[in-house]
Amino acid sequence: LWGTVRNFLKRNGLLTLSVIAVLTGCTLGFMLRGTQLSTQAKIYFSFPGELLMRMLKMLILPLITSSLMSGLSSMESKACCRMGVLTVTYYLWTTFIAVVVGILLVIIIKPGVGTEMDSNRLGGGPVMTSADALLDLIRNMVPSNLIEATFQQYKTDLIPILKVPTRTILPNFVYVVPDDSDPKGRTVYLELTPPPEIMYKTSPGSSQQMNVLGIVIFSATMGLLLGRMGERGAPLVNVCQCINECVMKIINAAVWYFPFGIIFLVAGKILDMQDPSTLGKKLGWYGITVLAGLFVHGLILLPLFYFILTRKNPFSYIRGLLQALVIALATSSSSATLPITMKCLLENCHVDRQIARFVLPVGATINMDGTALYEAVAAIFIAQVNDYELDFGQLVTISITATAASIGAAGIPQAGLVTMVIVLTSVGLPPDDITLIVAIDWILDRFRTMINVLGDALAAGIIAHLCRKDFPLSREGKPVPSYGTQ
Ligand code: DAS
Repeated sequence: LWGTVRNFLKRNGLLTLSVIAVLTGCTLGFMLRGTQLSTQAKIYFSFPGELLMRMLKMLILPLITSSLMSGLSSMESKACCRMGVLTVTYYLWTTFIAVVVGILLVIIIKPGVGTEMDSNRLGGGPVMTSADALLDLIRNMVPSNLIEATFQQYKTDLIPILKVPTRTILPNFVYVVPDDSDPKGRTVYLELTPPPEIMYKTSPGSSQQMNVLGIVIFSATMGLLLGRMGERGAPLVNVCQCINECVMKIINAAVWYFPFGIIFLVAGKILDMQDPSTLGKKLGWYGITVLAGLFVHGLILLPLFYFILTRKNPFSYIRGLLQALVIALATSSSSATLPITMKCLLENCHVDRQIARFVLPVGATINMDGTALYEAVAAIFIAQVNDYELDFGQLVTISITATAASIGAAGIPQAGLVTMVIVLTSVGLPPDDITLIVAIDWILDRFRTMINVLGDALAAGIIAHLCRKDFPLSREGKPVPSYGTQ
């Protein structure tokens, strides 16, 4: 019996611990919701979870740049080109399908029709135009400073709200929101990227959410150029390979802290969440519509595409990804989950390393099926709330802009809420109406992040199968050794 238990824990120990951690976090969060924890106590309570997020974010830049630069530099150019075209085509296709699923469901269920919700517009603030938002998207793809881009990309945590006297000289990264209930003090968001309801007040069109897409484009270009330099580029390629292996070893060590961090990450979010009973029936139906769409796309269509293209059982593949999906649920950040997704692909799903090193980083930035579906549903829900009849042309516009907005969304918490501006303004809806759905966004964000991660990981399996002739290790049944053993 001990041998069986030991083997089970060896294979599934981390996953089991992570699931127990999520359940423990939920229990702890709901138990503490009745108590009035002070802001200081909340800061201490959220510390272990914040440590977990920082660990994951710390690994993103070295993992993405070393994966792409070492992976692409060692690929034969025709194979690389074929893999690249297949990957981007597959990503765009599945994202568009996700949007269509969302649009069909929200038109059938009609969660916003006849709603009693008053769209509490913030009013007064300058409104971002869709041109603004689209320019932002392109601007984010070319970060002026790679390190700052990463820093800014991952510095957008909403630190607990603090009250400070009005006359405090606030550093430039703090956004101040007048707090009418307390004329003396002010509510301060310590935030680099202002939450949506603030963005339009302080800096329309300058959503500073740098996008790791710029880092991916830079790293992929460097990888391709290094590959063409032959022996001259070899030293840097070797450095990238060593960094890549070191990062994966650090991940293997750090993952045993994750269950502990997950408990406080989940509990801290539940502690702060709005009382579900105040969300209103219509918002409940809106949430159900999004979750139904994510279920159909994530657990029916994507596995079906996988089976059709590889003729393999998708659910045994997905079983190898459960650890990554739990981390995605706990962190609501597909970028932060990337190190674990990479580990699951290589060690559980035996996807060829060269394929995983390209498909995953690119997917984590441009492939967000869950986000695209969610933005299309949210936009049409807001139109229904405003009794605003969308014609077919506007639905087509929504499907295109939701796809584009998901490509521009960063893989961090609630990024989909920020880029939704593009979708809303493209059909003349008020971006401020985002505030109608903010209350439920924190829970939907977790599930759409899971589908984002699942979509990337299934794509890696499909691309590895379709390109197996170009990459010998991807031959059927030949497992890829885990890091450090080759
Ligand atoms: N949380 C984002 C991610 O990490 C998804 C989103 O905000 O829509 O993928």
